[in-house]
Amino acid sequence: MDDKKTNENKDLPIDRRRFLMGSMGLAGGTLASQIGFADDSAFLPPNSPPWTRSLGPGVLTNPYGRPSSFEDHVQRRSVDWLTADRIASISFTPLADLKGIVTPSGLVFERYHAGVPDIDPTKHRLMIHGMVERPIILTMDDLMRFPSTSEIRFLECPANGGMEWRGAQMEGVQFSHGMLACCEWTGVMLSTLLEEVGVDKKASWILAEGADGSHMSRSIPMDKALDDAMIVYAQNGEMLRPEQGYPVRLINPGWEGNTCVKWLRRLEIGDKPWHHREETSKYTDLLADGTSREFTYVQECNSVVTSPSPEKPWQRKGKYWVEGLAWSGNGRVRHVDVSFDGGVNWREARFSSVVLPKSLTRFGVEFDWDGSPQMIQSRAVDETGYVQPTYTQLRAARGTNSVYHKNAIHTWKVNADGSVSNVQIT
Ligand SMILES: Nc1nc2c(c(=O)[nH]1)N[C@H]1C(S)=C(S)[C@@H](COP(=O)(O)O)O[C@H]1N2
Ligand SMILES: [Mo]
Repeated sequence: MDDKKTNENKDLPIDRRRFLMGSMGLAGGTLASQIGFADDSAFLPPNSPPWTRSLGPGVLTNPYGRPSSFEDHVQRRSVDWLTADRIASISFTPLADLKGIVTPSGLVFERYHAGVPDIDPTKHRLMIHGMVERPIILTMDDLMRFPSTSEIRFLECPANGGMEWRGAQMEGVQFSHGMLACCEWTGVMLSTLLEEVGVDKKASWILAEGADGSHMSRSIPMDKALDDAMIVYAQNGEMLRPEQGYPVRLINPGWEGNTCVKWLRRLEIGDKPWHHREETSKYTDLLADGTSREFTYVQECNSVVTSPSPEKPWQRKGKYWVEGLAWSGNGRVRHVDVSFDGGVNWREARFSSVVLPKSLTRFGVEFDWDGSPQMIQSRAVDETGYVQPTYTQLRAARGTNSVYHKNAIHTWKVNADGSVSNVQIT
């Protein structure tokens, strides 16, 4: 500690200390100066800080709590040039500052096609109709009488990383990978509701439609509906946030975020896909030969190092905990390797979270930095054996015209000064 000098100052009369601070340009502002310490380090151990000598505000200062004001920099952000306005737009999850695998509700990325509707739950209905024996219109109270279940699952927009098909440009993991979140979702299995209405044996598709101004809709195959699709009304232990679809949304675990229709008002049971706007003009993948893939629902295995990253540069040589997130829409992440030389040599990373299917999984590896430039990558493998592709492999299969489903191995270059840049290695 280099606070010897300031500890000496502590023994000076207060006026003298004030004078010193003034001459050091520290007068006024800081808590230390208000209390009469020469600077912030003067009350570090073995001394005790000023807040140990007074009473703080009591309970219910914030009836609904919020993070410390010292965490104000941790927030969703948007990329202004990406969309024409904030109505049909997206904000990004601050991945570099998150811990564990659950995204706090207030930091989950937002994607709206027509802004957020302000829905009174007592006036909201979920209609289930079409090829069913007993069509129903459910109130929220009706919905909550069905058995509920809670699952931790990731939610990812397939456009995540879509700005980088042709090269690196997003200087931050928030922007390169932040159309991604992971929550505990609570609601009713869609299969339970389908049992209630009695689905026609010839039915094979479901249209899900939202109550927002865009009437966002997607066709969902019956297999998914009967497998693990959920009609959720809660997120991380409380009712859904308006941004996430209050009072009710569809969650198709591991599938494109756009299929997870928010503010869900209607499920129509049919025997073929509807080919609405969001599955024809949007959410298809234009290949190099001019044809398009459609109904590419699954968010395949992907990973990214979140620290270091442009937001988390290295300050000095020595030991670091290099960590990141991996996920797969096909199940559990089985293995993550990290490279420090752009993919020549790989080291096995350790999982530092619980490993759940279709969930974010946290990994880390220790690294002793000698101050030389590094090319850091992570490569995830899921339980199906699928290996996250290189850019060369992905572009060979998909060309560069796509927006969606870019899950190539990502590279952060750590420069000699510890700053981190986004680069691509093919
Ligand atoms: N009704 C409705 N549902 C919607 C959308 C929308 O605009 N309207 N956006 C979709 C898209 S494109 C994505 S990626 C996810 C984003 O979910 P989030 O805003 O909770 O992160 O919601 C999907 N559900
Ligand atoms: Mo999306």
